[in-house]
Amino acid sequence: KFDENVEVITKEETKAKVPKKYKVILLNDDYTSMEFVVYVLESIFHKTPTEAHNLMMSVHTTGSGVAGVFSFEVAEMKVAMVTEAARQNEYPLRCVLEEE
Ligand code: TYC
Repeated sequence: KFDENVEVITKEETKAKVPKKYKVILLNDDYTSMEFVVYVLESIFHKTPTEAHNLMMSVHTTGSGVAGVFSFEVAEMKVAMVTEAARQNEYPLRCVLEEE
């Protein structure tokens, strides 16, 4: 009788999960201007001009690069912001999410 409203709390339920992190990966293409990529890295990913230039050149040379690592919600928002800025400027610049 006493047990009626007592919930069994399993170990699984009480364990606090470590939130996953997501890499926002910038992809190279042949048409987006270097200046625009630098602008995106400075304005959306808060890179210094030197960091932005070096990362842009690395993406240009290797094909991709990590712009930042964020929670899922923030990473999704960064991807949406890059995609919209590229669309407005008629560049095909793309970035994708990858679980860390
Ligand atoms: N490859 C582009 C050019 O030569 C520059 C570029 C760099 C484009 C990084 C996209 O994510 C990128 N103009």
